[in-house]
Amino acid sequence: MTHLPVQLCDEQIQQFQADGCLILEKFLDLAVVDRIDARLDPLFATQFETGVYPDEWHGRPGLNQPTATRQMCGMWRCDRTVASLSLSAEVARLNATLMGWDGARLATDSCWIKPPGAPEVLFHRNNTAFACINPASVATCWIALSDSTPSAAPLEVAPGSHQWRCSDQFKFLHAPKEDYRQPLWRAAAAAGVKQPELLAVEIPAGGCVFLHGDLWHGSGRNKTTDQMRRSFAITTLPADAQFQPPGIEPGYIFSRYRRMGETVMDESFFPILWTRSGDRTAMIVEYCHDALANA
Ligand SMILES: O=C(O)CCC(=O)C(=O)O
Repeated sequence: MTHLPVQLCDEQIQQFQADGCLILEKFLDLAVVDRIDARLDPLFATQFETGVYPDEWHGRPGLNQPTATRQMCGMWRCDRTVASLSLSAEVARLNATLMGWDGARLATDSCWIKPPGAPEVLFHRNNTAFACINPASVATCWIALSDSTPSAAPLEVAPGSHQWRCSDQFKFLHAPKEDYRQPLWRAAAAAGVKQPELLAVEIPAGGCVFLHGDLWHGSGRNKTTDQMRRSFAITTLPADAQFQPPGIEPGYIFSRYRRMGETVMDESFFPILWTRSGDRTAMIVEYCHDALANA
């Protein structure tokens, strides 16, 4: 089955600019969804196809509470089937087109599996985790691998909040003790927004939502007893992004990959996936196929 390139119309691009998000009810073919989804449980069982461990890992079945949210980041280096989607030129092209960039490089990929009873994910903005990069500006394509239903902890977004003048601090996102929407209320108050709109992203498996890096988002408790909410997110930077000089901003996981004394972003860790002029980091071809290659 081929993936047809998505043609974004002007209206969709304008909607993304105004809302900071754009939903596509249909994006990935279910065969691709199944192929990626099938890799997640082995990864959480420490079966890393390439032998490389992920950058970040929460929720290990058997060790953590069975209800704990399972999240992993930097998965493309652990598994080449996962990489075939994370490194696809098509997702990068769409992220870049919506953001008005000439090209995109991978920042990170991550999966979010919320079993029945899984707790909330604190509201946050993705750009906050990229403060050590210039520009600290990302776009995320969040893909539903299972139907995202109202009671199974759908992703929640605050449309328009990417334009608020407010600050955010990097925090641990899982199972917050405070109201998981509290950072959103604080940011809205700082921006003078009295009643921020909240949108629950309800999409079928294979649908996606594109998120501007400054958009506030989070998710509630999985209130179902039988629905495992599964999703996969691909986050990109502009192709010409660089590191800030050392010490300027907190580094989180990304500054591990800074070359000493340089601000250049190494393409082995932040590969260029798509540019208007057709650039793509050469090693990708050797490493994996492109799951959306016909696009
Ligand atoms: O899927 C979720 O519940 C949270 C996802 C998220 O915060 C993200 O992809 O940035």
